[in-house]
Amino acid sequence: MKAALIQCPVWWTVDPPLGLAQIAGCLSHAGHEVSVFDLNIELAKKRLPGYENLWNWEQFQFWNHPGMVARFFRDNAAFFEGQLERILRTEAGLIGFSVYNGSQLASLELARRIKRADARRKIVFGGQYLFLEDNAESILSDPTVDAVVRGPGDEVFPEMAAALEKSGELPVLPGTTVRTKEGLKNGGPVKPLRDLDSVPFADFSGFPLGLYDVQERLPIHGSRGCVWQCHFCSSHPFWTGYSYMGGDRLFAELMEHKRRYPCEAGNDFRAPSQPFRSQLSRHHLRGGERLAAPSQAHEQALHDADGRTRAQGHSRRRHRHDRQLYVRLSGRN
Ligand code: B12
Ligand code: SF4
Repeated sequence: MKAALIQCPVWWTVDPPLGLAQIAGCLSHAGHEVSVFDLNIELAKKRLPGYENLWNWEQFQFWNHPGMVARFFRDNAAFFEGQLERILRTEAGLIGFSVYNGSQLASLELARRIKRADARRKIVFGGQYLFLEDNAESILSDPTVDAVVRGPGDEVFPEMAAALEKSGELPVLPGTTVRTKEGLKNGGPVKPLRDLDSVPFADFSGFPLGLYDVQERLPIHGSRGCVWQCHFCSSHPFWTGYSYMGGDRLFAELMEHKRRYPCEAGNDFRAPSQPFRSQLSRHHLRGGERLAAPSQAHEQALHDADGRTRAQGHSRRRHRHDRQLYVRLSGRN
């Protein structure tokens, strides 16, 4: 079916939002027609006077002030009217918003406008904002939102799209809460996603790749969660357990991005594991690729040219399972 995916502010502007790209990949892999609207980057690129700093990381709490967001919509009225028309023109019957702390108010505001224009469109909110029960409940107190996905959307959202296409109604699946004629129905606990190798590649084809700050870079998620549970950490409260991609799978996605997009396939890797390291290294050596980490000191994922693991530095410390690694691949396909 036709689906639209929307990223409202705020998110960063360096590279495309990975959650949205992952959902786009899962939907298109399942045969759905996807239109992507990264409104965050479009607004950031044409920010009006008075809003210059609002995309700075430390300013994200401003996006949690209803008054600020209402004013932002007023000041950008022409932009939002234009986007509303674009979204409606896709004829998407299912409209998904990717929501994190900082984008929930702007997402709600745009969702209301969509519903007012055409109440038949089904609006679903997903993203880590909804992983927290209180947030999911408070979002659903607004009748604009037809359903929330409270965990990974990789499997659930394509299933929702397929059922909606077939029956005209959103199904109540594990990890979702859906507004039905009988009221809100909770589909029960989130189904964990343990096998990241089985997840379709992220799809960046609908994103305005020319607008991001670093155009040769695309993100990949190599893992979710962590085997540790440090009390100060923001990872384990959101992802229970730990799952990772093997090097074969990760390398295949890297190469696919490199083939499809005008980038050097720079990537944020997360949680390199030992099988990951050996598999990735094997590919690099075979393909004549060179792996280099230009910025961060996360050498644990890197190998010497002869394939030996350099397991020093960061890997000796505990904090090794949920860090980002920026790696640039150079060389030819
Ligand atoms: C990587 C990351 C970033 C990167 C993103 C890079 C990129 N290109 O996307 C950067 C560094 C930019 C970033 C920034 C921010 N982040 Co951040 N980030 C993360 C991190 C570590 C991983 C997120 C990720 O990409 N995961 C991989 C993807 C595939 O998973 P995902 O995004 O969760 O998407 C899945 C589901 O959420 C869901 N989903 C997502 N979108 C949608 C849409 C629909 C329709 C559906 C159905 C499902 C769905 O399905 C996806 C696939 O399973 C998490 C913490 C963590 N360990 O998970 C925090 C996290 C998501 N970030 C968070 C926040 C708040 C931010 C900031 C807004 C502010 C801040 N304090 O950091 C800033 C942005 C501010 C700014 N102005 O720049 C919070 C969100 C909290 C919440 N409850 O909403 C988290 C959980 C960290 C935390 N505990 O504070 N972040
Ligand atoms: S080791 Fe790092 S990623 Fe894991 S729980 Fe501790 S701080 Fe978080």
